[in-house]
Amino acid sequence: MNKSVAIKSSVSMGKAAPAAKKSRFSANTKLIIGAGAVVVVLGGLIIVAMPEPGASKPATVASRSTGSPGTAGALNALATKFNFGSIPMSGGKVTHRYWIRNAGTQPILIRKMYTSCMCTTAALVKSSGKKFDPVGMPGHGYIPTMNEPMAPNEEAIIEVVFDPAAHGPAGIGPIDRVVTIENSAGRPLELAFAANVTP
Ligand SMILES: [Cu+2]
Repeated sequence: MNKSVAIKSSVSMGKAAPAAKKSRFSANTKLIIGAGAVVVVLGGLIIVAMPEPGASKPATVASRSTGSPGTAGALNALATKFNFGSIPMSGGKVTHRYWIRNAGTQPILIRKMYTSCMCTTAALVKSSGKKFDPVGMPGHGYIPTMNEPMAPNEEAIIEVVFDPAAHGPAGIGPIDRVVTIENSAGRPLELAFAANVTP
């Protein structure tokens, strides 16, 4: 047995030079095939990431890559901060939609939502399309206990409306407001926005 192994191995050694050439060639081929596969995979990702033609609904949290993520336990916001920029007092109310998501593995209850000022309202919009009544500042209207469940991976929108005329001329200048979402997953999630109200 030992002898036959030795013979086989000497046969292989005899063919070593051409084998090396051949293997270098196949390595190059593999590289080219590999590069082709990467292009195909990247192309696939780009196609997947592109919005459907004519799709009017906003992109989902998962497919959007901008913004600084915020978190309160398992309740996440794609971005917790927004700036309206300069908005005229006479221009009417402005709206911003924050995306929130249950990033955990257990259901979360949205217990209560409220805003930091009477010029600002916030409404929960579920992925089903169900929109809850907007809530405002505690003491300026009723803040209901919601106990609204969000399943793991479920996304929702917090639709925030700011009225730049709510404070009259006294409200002209830079403003900062916060929407607080009390939930069963941890500390409250806070969504903030800024604006500069002009006359
Ligand atoms: Cu206000």
